[in-house]
Amino acid sequence: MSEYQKFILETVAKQSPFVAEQMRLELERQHRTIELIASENYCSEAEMAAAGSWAAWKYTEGYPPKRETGSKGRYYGGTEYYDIVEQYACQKWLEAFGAQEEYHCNVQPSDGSSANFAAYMAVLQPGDKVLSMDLNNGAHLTHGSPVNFSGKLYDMTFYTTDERGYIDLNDVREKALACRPKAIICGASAYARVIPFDAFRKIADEVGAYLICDTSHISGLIVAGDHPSPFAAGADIITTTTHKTLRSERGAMIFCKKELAKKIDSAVFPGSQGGSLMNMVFAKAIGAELACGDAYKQYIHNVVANCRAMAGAFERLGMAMVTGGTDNHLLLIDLAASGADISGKKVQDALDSVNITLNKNCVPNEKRSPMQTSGVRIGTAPMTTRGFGAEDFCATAQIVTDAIRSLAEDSFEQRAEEFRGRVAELTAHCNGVV
Ligand code: DSN
Repeated sequence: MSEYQKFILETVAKQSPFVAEQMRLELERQHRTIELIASENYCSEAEMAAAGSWAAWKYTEGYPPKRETGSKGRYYGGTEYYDIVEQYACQKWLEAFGAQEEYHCNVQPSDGSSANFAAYMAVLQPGDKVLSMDLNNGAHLTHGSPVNFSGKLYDMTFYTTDERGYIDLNDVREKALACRPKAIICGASAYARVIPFDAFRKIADEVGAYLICDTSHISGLIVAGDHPSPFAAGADIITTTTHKTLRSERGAMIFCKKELAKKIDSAVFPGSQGGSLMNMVFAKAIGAELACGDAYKQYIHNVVANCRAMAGAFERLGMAMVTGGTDNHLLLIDLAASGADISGKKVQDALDSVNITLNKNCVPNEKRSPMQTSGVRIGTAPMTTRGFGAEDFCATAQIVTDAIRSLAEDSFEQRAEEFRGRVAELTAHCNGVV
């Protein structure tokens, strides 16, 4: 346990031994677990400290004065340091993405869903036509799912993936020409291949649509040059969370072409949020500094190399992956195609019990419900932060494969202790959780 973690636990325990105890147990769980959830990561102690500080206490509705949108400043007084840090965070994130010239940045969204809500609100009216990826093929709930605001507010059409699981650009273009959407959404939560932003831009231009890219999962790869950039492709609006591959504190951001800046800022506040979480804005400013550094870029190169190594191991072990492999930080195992006709939920629950966390995930042409699924998603970002290298990920692929096969053969319970031991060997020599 780090000195900082000890300090936090002691400070919490002075007021609430109950909460401190749950926090201690959670920290222990994190230490003993191989974390493979592709959307999670561990941020720095500096970001944690800023997020847990007095920077949370101030209401700052509005934007720093002299923002390029002509902002008149904040609603409340006493915000001078918040103004400085918010401006700095925006500039540093634009620098991290190499997008200072043409783009504007808003660091106020609290989370990915509210960032997408504001992004749509800036350029769409309820009832407008929107073309997006089908959820079963890897898109996010906020990309038009009928149970989400996006599916309820907009007239959605969905493009699909081809028989290999790759985005079917012919389908995207045909559907765009047929439905003439006002916006096309690309980006995904469970897609292991490159998102072809240039091709999406071309199709959006052909039909006069806005191009909105949700880069929440791959934004770190974009910063490091390990994935093509939606900024270079000329996307109109780019959203991202900050806590996945960007490895900062929890939150989100929106980037847009400068001509949309006023619309985006108004859609965030007052359009959809009140006083923003300024403690998180302080943490995001630190995250931006880190993302501009070479150490961060090397970390992302390692995340990608580790994911390729793990995919190679799964392939050698005879496991089937959607698209046959990966170009980024995640991969998707298709259980039925791997010879295990069991649900993703069963695999998730069983692996949880031996200290590996991953999540159930739909696969293309999914036959089970989203609560059961026929696949699992695996990501390498968190364990790369903790120092796992290619060998550790290959050993983990072996444990996951053995667990899946034993579940299919009904012998998992007999082997659970063995799996726990193999996980403990791997976590014993990796870093703690910060
Ligand atoms: N929950 C995130 C993920 O797992 O991808 C998306 O919001």
